[in-house]
Amino acid sequence: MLVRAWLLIATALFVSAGHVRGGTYITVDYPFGSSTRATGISGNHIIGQSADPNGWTFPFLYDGATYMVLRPWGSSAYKYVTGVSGDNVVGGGNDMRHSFLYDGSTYVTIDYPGSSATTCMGVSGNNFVGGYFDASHVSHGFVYDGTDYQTVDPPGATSTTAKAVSGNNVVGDYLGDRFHGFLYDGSNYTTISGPSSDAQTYAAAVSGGNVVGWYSCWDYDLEKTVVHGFLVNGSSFQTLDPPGSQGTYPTGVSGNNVVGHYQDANGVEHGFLHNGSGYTTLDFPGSTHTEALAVDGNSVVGGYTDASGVGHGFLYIDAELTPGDANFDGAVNRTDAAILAAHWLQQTGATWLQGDFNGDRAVNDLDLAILAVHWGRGASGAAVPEPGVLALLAGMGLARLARKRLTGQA
Ligand SMILES: [Ca+2]
Ligand SMILES: [Ca+2]
Repeated sequence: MLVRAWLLIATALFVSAGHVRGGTYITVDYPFGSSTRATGISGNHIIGQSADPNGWTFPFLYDGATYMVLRPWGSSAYKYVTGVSGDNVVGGGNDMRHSFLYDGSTYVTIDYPGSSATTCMGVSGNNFVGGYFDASHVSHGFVYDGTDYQTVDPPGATSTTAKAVSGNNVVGDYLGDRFHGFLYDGSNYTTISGPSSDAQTYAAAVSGGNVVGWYSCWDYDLEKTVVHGFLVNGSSFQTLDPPGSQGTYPTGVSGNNVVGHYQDANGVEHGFLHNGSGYTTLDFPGSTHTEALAVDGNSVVGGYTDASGVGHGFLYIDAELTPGDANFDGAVNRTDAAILAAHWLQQTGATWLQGDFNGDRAVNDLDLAILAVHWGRGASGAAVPEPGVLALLAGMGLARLARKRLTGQA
């Protein structure tokens, strides 16, 4: 029954929202999960992994309204998701032999032809990238456009993995004389190397021409190997180290927004957001450990550990959320009304993403009133709901209340 329950649309997601310095933190926990991490975001689609109380991990997708477990071909062997772009989600299994694409309706195998193992690491539109082992167990990068597979091996590489893609720009790293990052634009390779001759360099993410990753090198002051973040665009190489960092790992980039995590002098992990000019430390309120993993626009996802040692996913919006905007797309409209309706009169465990806008974990007329007051915000259309929305609310016996709130009638 438990397994069956996971396959159903989730109805009990625990979320709490906190407003900090103009940003908003929301917990993202898959229901029935004992530990959750959010690992990717595209628009209002969030992907991540959760574990059941028995320790079995499974990937999930939040599609802007509901949660679902990703269970390719009914198999529980697929444990993680690595990328999301629109409706497309990619991931794989612990044995790394096969990867999958979920396109919003069906599952598709992503296996480099003739490979002994394929790991899809990233997606952008209909371009998919990753790494595969050939019959001789040599590792190569690949890009797949939905029709053809192409090997991605920079000159001099003895082992390559493609990690991320943005449009036609593919990034990853390869082993030559040492580890280097690379950018492949579909015809030319550019090597990315840290600024010292001993640097081992790894690329992690790309957005347009912005490439982020990290490099390790010996620090003569600290007398140890230290990891620094980087942001590369063309010939510009910028080291990224949040103040106090003794190890920086950028993992996501969207436009000029770079996110990742860093270790302070006490070994505590913090998330960070670099917006092109300054750093914001991302520590989920009350957490002992926070790591940001991915960013899309001003929406950041990651994981944190609470004071009890339990792992949670989180969503951080680098702005004040509009009350009533359940799916955080900036507009308060019928989509949000439908989400609220779907969870109408839920008594416990409700979250912002389910229509609990006042944080009392219940969805009721208090939340409807908030939705009504902010109706039409962020939208170009009229602030009066269409008849369809009124019909939706009428199904809950709410039309009269909503009409009063929305039109200001007494
Ligand atoms: Ca919305
Ligand atoms: Ca509420």
